[in-house]
Amino acid sequence: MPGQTRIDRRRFLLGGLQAAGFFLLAGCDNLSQSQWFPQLLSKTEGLTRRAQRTLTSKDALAKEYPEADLSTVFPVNGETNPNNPVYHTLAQGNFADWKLEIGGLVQRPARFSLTAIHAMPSRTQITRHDCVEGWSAIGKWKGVPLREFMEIVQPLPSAKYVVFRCADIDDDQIPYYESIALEEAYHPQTIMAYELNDVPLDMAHGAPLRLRVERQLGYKHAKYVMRIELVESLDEIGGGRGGYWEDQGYEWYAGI
Ligand SMILES: Nc1nc2c(c(=O)[nH]1)N[C@H]1C(S)=C(S)[C@@H](COP(=O)(O)O)O[C@H]1N2
Ligand SMILES: [Mo]
Repeated sequence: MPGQTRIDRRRFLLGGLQAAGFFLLAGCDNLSQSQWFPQLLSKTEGLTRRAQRTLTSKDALAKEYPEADLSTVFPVNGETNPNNPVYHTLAQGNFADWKLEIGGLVQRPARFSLTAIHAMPSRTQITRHDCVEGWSAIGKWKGVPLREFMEIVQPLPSAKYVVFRCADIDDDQIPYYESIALEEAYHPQTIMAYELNDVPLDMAHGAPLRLRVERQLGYKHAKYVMRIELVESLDEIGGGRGGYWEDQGYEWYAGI
């Protein structure tokens, strides 16, 4: 889709400027400005070059690391304990009654239990997670390639984006959500992960299932995914910019 790529790149380049402005105005929760602002500037410059490379090579793989490089502690960030009674009831039952729903513009909507997901083909990858708040960590993720789910539900020709609906809702009652291009769902490193460093995901890291989309920044990696929806346009979803943070000024294509 060359037309699509051009538009995304233009949007991305503009978005970089907007995001820098957002950081200046809004600041950031936990880190002092002096700590993260210089990093953000250099990151934004680098992003422009790297995004061009990523976008011109749609199958390029994010770097994978040996076990020796694993971070001793993989930090947690953002939500760590979703403020949602339905989620907590499911968590108390060890997610035995939890199901991932996939719907929207698909031929065959489906629901997947955790047991069913564990029985599907899996991929394990050791990658670096980069958060715009100024930290990175290397972790080993195991999960089911999103492609496997797409082959079961069969997106309709009109489907262009994959939206991830999460269990957490912020203090203003805004739910966390994210989206990626349908093309990115077929990338081999785009997985729905259920293990971090050889153990089941804990609640803070997004139990029972989270997205890993390794060529993009941390906020794209939706935790607590409850439902996946295939859509034609992001205009009517959430705040209309494709994600919780995007609605507050972050770029939608968060290429590393
Ligand atoms: N549902 C949900 N997903 C989320 C977030 C969140 O607050 N809620 N935070 C994002 C951000 S900014 C980052 S850096 C990573 C952090 O993942 P971790 O807690 O496993 O380190 O999750 C991302 N996914
Ligand atoms: Mo982040």
